[in-house]
Amino acid sequence: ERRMAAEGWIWLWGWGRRCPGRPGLPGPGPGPMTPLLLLLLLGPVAADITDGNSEHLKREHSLIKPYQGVGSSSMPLWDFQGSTILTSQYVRLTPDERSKGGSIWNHQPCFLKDWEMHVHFKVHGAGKKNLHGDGIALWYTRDRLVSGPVFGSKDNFHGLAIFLDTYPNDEATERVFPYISVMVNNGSLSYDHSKDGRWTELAGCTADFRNRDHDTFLAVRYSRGRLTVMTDLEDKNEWKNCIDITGVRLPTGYYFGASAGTGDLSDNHDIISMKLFQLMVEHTPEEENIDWTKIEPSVNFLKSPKDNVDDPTGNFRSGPLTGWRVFLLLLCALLGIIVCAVVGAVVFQKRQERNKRFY
Ligand SMILES: *[C@@H]1O[C@H](CO)[C@@H](O)[C@H](O)[C@H]1NC(C)=O
Ligand SMILES: [Ca+2]
Repeated sequence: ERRMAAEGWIWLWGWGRRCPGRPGLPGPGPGPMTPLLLLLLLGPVAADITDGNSEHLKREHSLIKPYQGVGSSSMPLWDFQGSTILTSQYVRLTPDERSKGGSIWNHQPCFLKDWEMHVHFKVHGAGKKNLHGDGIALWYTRDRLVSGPVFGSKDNFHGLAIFLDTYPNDEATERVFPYISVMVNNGSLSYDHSKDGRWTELAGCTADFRNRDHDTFLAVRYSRGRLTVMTDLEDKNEWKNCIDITGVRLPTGYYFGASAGTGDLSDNHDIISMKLFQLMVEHTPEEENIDWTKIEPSVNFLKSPKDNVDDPTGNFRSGPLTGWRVFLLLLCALLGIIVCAVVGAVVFQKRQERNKRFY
């Protein structure tokens, strides 16, 4: 049957291609010494939750070429507004023109507790270095299709936002742009555009995704309070870690969407596809019993949001071994070697002196 064949194709090529030999998002890339160091010093690593056969593409939450059911009135899958235009090859949220804003939103709320979204996108334009903007926002929010100042969408939103910010509005920033950041909001917080959302950012990374000749991808995984963002921007078919935080609480029943905005500076902001996969994850009976639609979006940070903090609910025992932690461990090892060398040298010298005295 044709539909089955198409699904098989997506399975083998569209999605599998991004994750050869292994589904979903890998952990942060381990070096050759990492497993040993982990075993010796940090205890067992939390195992990957999913395996390849238990992930499923959810067509009702995915935006895939040809864009059937997009913007149609009879059986809408996705709705769009503002400057958004639909072509056979991409959904253009904004053209490379000033003061535009557009968005595209899934028509159905998502009731999956654990999911992974793969976004194929393209940001490109005529603007030279730092003369382009503003970027794309990916959303999982309570409200949909409301235009506003946050990358073309409304502020004081309820839910999750991932910002793909191409322009540093804050001239004093030390961050290198384009910059990807995440924000969780219960409606009380406002995104400060002039500071690139600095005060409300949970975590972020620099990502060179603009004006690339090849395809650019981003993946967002949300499962058991853990939020992971990965990028594939180097045409190497590899996910690269960008954000990995725990303690994130999001309800079910929100909407996926994408929006973009331009101001004095502009770019084409295109979405080629958004593919949502269900992650098959077991939950405890207590977790199953609560009404997930009533959860208030929040983040349980005990320390600085920048650190990877163990989830207080105990879902994740050990955080990933970040580059910084590896660096510290190596530094300790190096210090140990230096101390040994110094002690050895002193002992050797003492012995030489003693030898001199004896003879
Ligand atoms: C919303 O978030 C703010 C700040 O993060 C917090 O102070 C407030 O209590 C939250 N409101 C609700 C209803 O959870
Ligand atoms: Ca910005």
